[in-house]
Amino acid sequence: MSTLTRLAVLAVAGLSAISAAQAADLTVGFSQIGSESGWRAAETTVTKSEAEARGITLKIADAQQKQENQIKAIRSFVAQGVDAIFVAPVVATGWDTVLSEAKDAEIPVVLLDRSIETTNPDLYLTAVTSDTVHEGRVAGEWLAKTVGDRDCPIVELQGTVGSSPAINRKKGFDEVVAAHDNLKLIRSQTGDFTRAKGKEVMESFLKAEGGGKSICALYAHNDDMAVGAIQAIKEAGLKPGQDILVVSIDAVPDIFKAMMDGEANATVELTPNMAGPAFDAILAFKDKGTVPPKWIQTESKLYTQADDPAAVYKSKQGLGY
Ligand code: GZL
Repeated sequence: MSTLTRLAVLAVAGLSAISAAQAADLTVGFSQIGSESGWRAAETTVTKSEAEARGITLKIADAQQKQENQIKAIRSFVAQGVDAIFVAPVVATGWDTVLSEAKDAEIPVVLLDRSIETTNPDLYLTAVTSDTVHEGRVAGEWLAKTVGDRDCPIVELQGTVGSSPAINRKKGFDEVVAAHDNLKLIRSQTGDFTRAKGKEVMESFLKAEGGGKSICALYAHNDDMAVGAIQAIKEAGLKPGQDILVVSIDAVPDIFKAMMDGEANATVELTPNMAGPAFDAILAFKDKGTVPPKWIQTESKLYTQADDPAAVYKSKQGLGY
């Protein structure tokens, strides 16, 4: 090995040793929304394993869907003097005051999987999220392509009111509906990203639509609401995936099980690993002062029944969904 190569190897080893040492004494406080969906549970599991892989101490506070609990958790992390704070913001507004307190304490904040509305983007270091408007567009475009010119009355299960994914997934889907005269959104209501609420609201849609024979498709902002709605469609004596097409977002294992049974048609994948890029950004920021981009975007991939749902279902086992 040449001297130059040897020096390069030593330099890399040295750097990784420094970052490992830095990671070892790093403590991150994570204000997690709760466990409203399979995807959220997987995000928590993956965050723990990503922290462990880096030797980072992780403190998770479960807010049980309440913003006031997230604000309390952030204040507690500031009081403990953690090195960084991760927040998955349950809703998009109301964060400036508490994030200013973190900034005053010089504790960097990273947003995971949802964004916030703020006049001061300096209140957070970066946001690791998918393009949720794009997700809505991809779902809409799949439906437009699938139904062709056929008139298609659509019902929509929205995510949590005021959350950035609910606002944006609706925006993206609405753009496609507006561009296709045969697509008609006839009912839209929040199912709060949960299976139970998704089933309950779908039951009300079916009842309000005379049993649901006129409904062509369901668009759900996440798979968990879609899985709940599939149950309601079956109990109403209709065939989900055939009488009523089902398109949703997240790509959790159970939506692939539904696809295998012909009861769901398409989903847009959302990675549960938002924390890996977030930890790397914090480590680079702490180690070398590297300021990350304001948005670290994660991939979005469409899966349909044509994409071997059984194999995808198998590949998603063991991730904590
Ligand atoms: C989207 C994320 C959403 C998931 C849901 O980025 O915030 O929250 O799509 C979860 O499953 O409840």
